[in-house]
Formats: sequence, C-alpha cells, structure tokens
Amino acid sequence: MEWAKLKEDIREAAPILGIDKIGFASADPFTELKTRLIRHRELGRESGFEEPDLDKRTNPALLFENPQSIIAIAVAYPAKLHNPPKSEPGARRGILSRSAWGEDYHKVLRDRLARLEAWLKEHVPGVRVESMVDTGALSDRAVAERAGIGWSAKNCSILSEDLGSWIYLGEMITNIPFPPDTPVTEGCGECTKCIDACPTDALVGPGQLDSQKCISFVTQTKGFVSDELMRKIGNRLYGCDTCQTVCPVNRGKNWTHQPELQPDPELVKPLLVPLLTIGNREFKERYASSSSAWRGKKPIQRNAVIGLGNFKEKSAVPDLIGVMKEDTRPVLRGTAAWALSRIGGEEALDALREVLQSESDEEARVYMERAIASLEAVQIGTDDAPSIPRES
Ligand code: B12
Ligand code: SF4
Ligand code: SF4
Repeated sequence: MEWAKLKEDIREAAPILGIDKIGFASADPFTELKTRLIRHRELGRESGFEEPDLDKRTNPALLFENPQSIIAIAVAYPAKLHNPPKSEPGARRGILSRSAWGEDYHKVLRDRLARLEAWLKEHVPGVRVESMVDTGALSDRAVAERAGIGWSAKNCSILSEDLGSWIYLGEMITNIPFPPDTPVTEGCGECTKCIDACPTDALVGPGQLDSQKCISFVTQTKGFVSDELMRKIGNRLYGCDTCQTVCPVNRGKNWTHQPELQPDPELVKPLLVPLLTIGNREFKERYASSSSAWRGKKPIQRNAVIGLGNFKEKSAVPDLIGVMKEDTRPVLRGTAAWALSRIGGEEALDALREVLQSESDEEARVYMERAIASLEAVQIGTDDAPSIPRES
C-alpha cells in the first residue's frame, strides 16, 4: 500500500466524513511537552481535569501497541448567535461559552472519528486504531500542533489561519506509517491582545495558563469562589471565550455548516432567575446534550447567582433570598448572600441577618457575615468591609 497516496485519499474524504481539517503526525514521544507538563504541575497551574499520568500523556506507545502515526482532526464550530435574546433589567441572562453550544462536542467528534475509522477499515485490511477526544490521555493540542492543524497560540489555543481557534480537536493513533505533515510556521507575531484582555491575568505568559485563575476553570468548579473571581465571572455560566473573541485571526469566523453544533439561543443565553430553582428533570431535558452539563447543575446555578449579583439585579432580590433560605446546598446559600450584598438594600440586609441566625454551615456563615458587614459599611458610609476570603 502506498501510504502517501492513502493519506491524500483520506484528506479528500475528510469533508464527506464531516471533518473540517485533518493532519498526520508521527507517534514519537512528546518529549518537550513532558518537560513542560512537569514544570506546569510544579508551578501548581494544572486544573485537575487533565490525565494525571504524565508518561501516558506524552508517550503514545503506552496507549497503543506499536503506534506508527497519529491522525489529528478538527471540527469547526459557530461563534455567533443568530438573533440572540436580549439581556435587560428585569430579564438578565447568562452565557455559555461557544464550546458548549449545540450538541456535546465529545459526541460529535467521536462520531467523526468513528466515520474515519470505518473508512480506514474499508480501505486497509488489518488497520488498528485508537481514537480519543478531550478525555483521552494525549494532549489534543500538542497532537494537532504536530500534525499541522494550526499553531500553538499565545492564548493556548490551536489557531488555524483558515478556521481560527473555533475548532474542536480529536485524534486517532494508528498502526499505519503515514508520512507526517509539517507543523504550521505562522504564529501570533507581536500581538498580545488575548493576554491583555484576560480578565484574571490567567495567561501568565505567551501560551502559559494558570488554570486556577482561568474563569473557564472556575465556572466548572463546584465549591465557593473568592470575591475577586466572582466579580470577574460576570454573567458567564460555563466557560470563557474572551481570549478567543479578541483574537484578530478569529475576526469574521463563524462556522454554521455542522448541523449538530448550532446553538439554541434560548439555551445558551438563558434567563438567570429561572435557573436558580431549575429541577433535575428540567435541567436534564434542557442541558444533558450540552458539554456544559458534565459537572451537573450546581456550578451553573451557582454561576447564575453570581451573575445576578454582578448585574446588581434588584428585581432578583426575593429570588436570591429564597435561595439563601431554602436551598439545601451551602455553596448556593453562601453565594446568594454574596450576590445580595452586591445588590444591596434594606430587604437584602434584613434577610441576611435573619438567615444567619439559623445557618449551620461554617463556610456559608462566613459569606453571610461578610455580606452583612459589607452592607452595614455602606449604610454607615464606611467602605472598609473585609472582602470574602479566597478559596483555599
Ligand atoms: C484541562 C483542560 C482545560 C483546563 C486547562 C486549559 C489549559 N490551557 O491547560 C481548563 C478548564 C482551564 C480549560 C479551558 C478551556 N478549554 Co480545555 N482542555 C483541557 C484538556 C482536557 C487538557 C489540556 C492540558 O493538558 N493542558 C496542559 C497544557 C500545559 O498543555 P496543552 O495545552 O495540552 O499543550 C500545549 C502546551 O503544553 C504548549 N507547550 C508545549 N511546550 C511548550 C513550551 C512553552 C515554553 C510554552 C509556552 C508552551 C508549550 O503546547 C501544547 C500544544 O498547544 C484538553 C483536552 C486534551 N486531552 O488535551 C482540553 C482542550 C485544550 N480545551 C479546549 C477548549 C475549547 C477550552 C476552552 C476554549 C473552553 C472555554 N471556552 O471555556 C478553554 C480555553 C482556556 C485556555 N486559554 O486554554 C480544546 C481546545 C481547542 C483548541 N482549538 O485549541 C481542547 C483541546 C478540547 C478539545 N478536544 O477540543 N481546558
Ligand atoms: S478562558 Fe478567559 S480567563 Fe481563561 S485564559 Fe482565556 S480569557 Fe483568561
Ligand atoms: S489574540 Fe493575538 S496573541 Fe492572542 S492568540 Fe490571537 S493572534 Fe495570538
């Protein structure tokens, strides 16, 4: 079999298989990446969502017997909402990051990889493959970079000149010795727009992320969030797109051709108040098919509370008081206290004082006490209320 010819045939078949970009890489160990990942861990910059075994993450031979190549795929997704509903006083809305629009990308990419696998099996008897998307051991970005899908940009994304960074990545280790493609040589040049725009300075250097500071990560946590980070979350319910929306390479790029990835504007820019009390069944019906649901409804509800606080949405005070009084989860009660202190007013302060009397959770109490102190400081005209402590 002529592997170079097969490679070109696959490239030709890719659009029919629903793949927007395809590249071929060697299956050699990712030696430099390993050094980088060790340093990343030492500096405490991991998110905790990564595969913990650094050998597995950087050596395809530990995942697949005698690997000969890796095929990297990219599928492009939309960046703009058509007729987005308005977020306005009395009807505030949150936003899901673009990576959570439409159907869960894991499912979509697995489907594309399955189609590719079927194509390969039809053309190459004895072919062996192992596919992965996001939750596999390999670094999807490192594979994509090696396979020439795009360059590793200053915002950490794989950025393609033609598709931008609005691409999901997946890969397939194979036993076929495809000649490798060449990594892309373009780069970000002098531009630093993403680093400058990051709300939390999580991009600590070009291509270097402190995940613990990254809003995308914080929106996916389940616990209490520090005052500083809650303010910066804004109305984000899941994920963060800021370092991509400011990128000049992404300008004008909006991919509407993948049917499963098209968003329902009401779902991805939902009203915040109804989310506070959404039941399990309704949450499942609305969000189970989105990649935003993988951590359950708690982080999204907590972020909805934070969003209302950041909007200083007065009309939501009774709803937030309801959460503070009735929600069974201390994180929701404490965060509602924070939101009420952001909005302010007598009604909020009275409710905080009342609820504190019966609150039994230590951490929720701390948030309530701080909220009361901050509102009392406003009442008496001092502004030196202690801020809510950082997450430990
Ligand atoms: C953990 C994780 C996160 C964490 C940490 C992200 C991070 N940057 O490390 C959190 C929760 C914060 C996150 C957020 C997001 N994620 Co994420 N995430 C992952 C996951 C599971 C692992 C990433 C990882 O190992 N990071 C560790 C870093 C150190 O390694 P790396 O980025 O993989 O590899 C690069 C660096 O090591 C760098 N590098 C190597 N050597 C050196 C040397 C030097 C000196 C430097 C500077 C760099 C460098 O080059 C490698 C290739 O780019 C991958 C899926 C996967 N299995 O790979 C998805 C993945 C990276 N995420 C993805 C997406 C879409 C996002 C978000 C955009 C979602 C959102 N809208 O909120 C944000 C973007 C945040 C950002 N600026 O990176 C996509 C990226 C697609 C793309 N076009 O690049 C992936 C690939 C999922 C997928 N299969 O599509 N994510
Ligand atoms: S996703 Fe948001 S918080 Fe994270 S690096 Fe990008 S801009 Fe910063
Ligand atoms: S904003 Fe500029 S520096 Fe950041 S990824 Fe885009 S081109 Fe690169």
